[in-house]
Parts: sequence; C-alpha cells; structure tokens
Amino acid sequence: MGKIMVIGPVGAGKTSLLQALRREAGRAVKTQSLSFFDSAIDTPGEYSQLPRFYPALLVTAMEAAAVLIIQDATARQMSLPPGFAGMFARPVIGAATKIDLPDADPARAKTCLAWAGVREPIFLVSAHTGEGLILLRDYLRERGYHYE
Ligand SMILES: Nc1nc2c(ncn2[C@@H]2O[C@H](COP(=O)(O)OP(=O)(O)OP(=O)(O)O)[C@@H](O)[C@H]2O)c(=O)[nH]1
Ligand SMILES: [Mg+2]
Repeated sequence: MGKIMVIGPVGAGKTSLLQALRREAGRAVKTQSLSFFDSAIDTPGEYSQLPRFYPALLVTAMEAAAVLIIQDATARQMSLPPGFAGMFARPVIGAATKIDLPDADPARAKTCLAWAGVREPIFLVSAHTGEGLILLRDYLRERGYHYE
C-alpha cells in the first residue's frame, strides 16, 4: 500500500477531493505547507505553480506511490507547464474536479491535463456532490493505493 500525492494549481480542489475521498465533512481550508496524512500527501497549489518549489515536489513524490494531478473543470486554462507530469518518477493519474458547477467543461479539463502530460486515466469528480468518487476510489483500491 502506498500514499497518493495530490498536486495542482491553487484552489483547484485538492484538499476538498482528499476530504471527500476520506468521507470527511466540512469545507477545506487553504493548504499552507506540504501535509502528510496516513492516506495521502496534500500540497499547496503554489508548489505546482512556482518552479522554485519543484525540487521539493519531486523529492516529496518519492514518498508517494502515485501522483494525482488535479484540474479545476471550470478553469479556462491550465496553470501547469507542458509535460509537467513527466517530471515525476511515479505513476501519474488525473482528475478534473468541480464538475457539479454549471460552467464546468470536462472536455476542456481533460485537454488541459493532457497538455500537462497526464495520460489516462482521468477521472471526472465533484468533491461537493460526490459524483465520480466511486470510480476513483475503485481505481485507487485496485492499485493498492491508500485513500482513506
Ligand atoms: N462546487 C465545487 N467547489 C469545490 C469543489 N472542490 C473544491 N471546491 C471549492 O474550491 C475552493 C478551493 O478548494 P480547496 O480544496 O481548498 O483547493 P486546493 O486545491 O486544496 O487549494 P490550495 O490548498 O490553495 O492549493 C473551495 O472553496 C472549495 O469549496 C467541487 O468539487 N465543487
Ligand atoms: Mg489545499
């Protein structure tokens, strides 16, 4: 069993998704530092958006079994550089979050993730309604990754 490390831009919904996977109630607060849980490693969005933090992300990824890259499905553009996913010496999966919102565009989110180098699988999820979480949990369980 191994942890997943969750990365992606500020406000994309990383902490909310981890809380939803753990079935925790309550709204997420901004992540201020690398946060280690039994099930996962949560990261502040700045670590994915500011290249000076990349070495810290890469070293921390060595503690994880897999990397989960998050894209806000309502975001109009990708805030990660092309090929970002390829930096990690770990399996990378993707999730587009906030698909409950009216301006969510799952196809655009998948394109953004592909631009960042994420190959399938890409999960479409909502931390607020729980949509898509069953498929993501099943995938993580099958691979032997922690999530709760
Ligand atoms: N409607 C909706 N809002 C969401 C969803 N996931 C997260 N949010 C909202 O998006 C905002 C940011 O969520 P966080 O989970 O804190 O985002 P984060 O990626 O952890 O952000 P940082 O810690 O700053 O890197 C919060 O107001 C959440 O309530 C979702 O699936 N649907
Ligand atoms: Mg957070």
